Amino acid sequence: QWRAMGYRRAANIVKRMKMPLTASTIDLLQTKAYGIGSKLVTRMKDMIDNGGQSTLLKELKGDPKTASITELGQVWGIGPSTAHSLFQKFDIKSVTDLRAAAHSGRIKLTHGQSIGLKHFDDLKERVPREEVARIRDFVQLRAKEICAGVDVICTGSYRRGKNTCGDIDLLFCAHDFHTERNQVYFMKQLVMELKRCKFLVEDLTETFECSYMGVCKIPQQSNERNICRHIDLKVYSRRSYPFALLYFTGSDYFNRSMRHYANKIGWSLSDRDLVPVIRPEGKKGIKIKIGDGVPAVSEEEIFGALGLQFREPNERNCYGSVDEDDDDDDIDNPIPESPNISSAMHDV
Ligand code: DCP
Ligand code: MG
Ligand code: MN
Repeated sequence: QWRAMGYRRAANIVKRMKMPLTASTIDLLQTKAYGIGSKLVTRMKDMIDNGGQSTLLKELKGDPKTASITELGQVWGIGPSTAHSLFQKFDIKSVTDLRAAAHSGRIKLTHGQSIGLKHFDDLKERVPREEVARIRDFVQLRAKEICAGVDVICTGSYRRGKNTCGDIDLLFCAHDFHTERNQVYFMKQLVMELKRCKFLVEDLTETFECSYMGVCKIPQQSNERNICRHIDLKVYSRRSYPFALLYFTGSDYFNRSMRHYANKIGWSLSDRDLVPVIRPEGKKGIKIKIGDGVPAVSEEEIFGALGLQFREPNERNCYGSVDEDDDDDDIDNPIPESPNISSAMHDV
């Protein structure tokens, strides 16, 4: 996972370079300014020597095990380690094999995985931006009927300006949501209503409180068949909302860098708050809260509290946007100078 991130970051750095990548310029990448590891640079040299094809990739592409694990990993709820054990222990090589094995009872899938499998063909399609907006509007209308003052915002890749999205991420917040009970009550009512109007067709999580995952489609008006989409719904209190907004806007890579930076300067950043902490030396993963959380009413204030320059959502794809649909929309943004996130990123 960490290696994949290093690769993604390197890919984006190369994309932004204002000079052609050749055997001689490639060594620049190993300097501190870019901070790409020597192993990766060696691999890139290999690619140049092979006319753009890496020997390793050629091998991996031809490797049936890699192909199987990649295919199985596309099923919702199946991560790399599950895919690996399905392949290794059960000799399951494809989604077709997985269907057969689940059908015969040879393997037992979780509820979410079986839904992922059932809607595999639909869920692997990316969602066009316009459809994400239509879905948001549909849900917003119902949410406002339940709670007139609710704010509904579409986060994730949509908020970062992507042309197509892997799923629909909706965040809810209203003044009434300060107690957890109110939040849960709102979610239950909303999910119930969305099921009643046949918008939600499947649950991915068996139970839920403030966070719901499911499969949806806009009820069809004509004969056209609407594709099923993965949707995430989350509700937060007004106090946590800016933190949740920042977190669910991502990208995941951007979040990791920001959290990492916060950690380095004595803070702990989550989807709910930003608190000062100390981490006892030698005790990994342990942190002790040493003060109150920073009150923030906007994302800007969270960046400010950390001494970071504010980044618009579309600038948060940085180093992490080698999506299939990547349209190079941010290619003109130069690699920013410190003090900001990018300087922290070199240490990731
Ligand atoms: N997130 C995170 N770490 C994770 C998963 C999610 O920080 N392990 C945050 C950042 C993501 C956001 O939640 O941007 C939404 O998660 P998604 O998986 O929906 O990712 P995106 O919306 O960014 O991309 P996609 O278009 O694939 O949905
Ligand atoms: Mg998403
Ligand atoms: Mn999501």
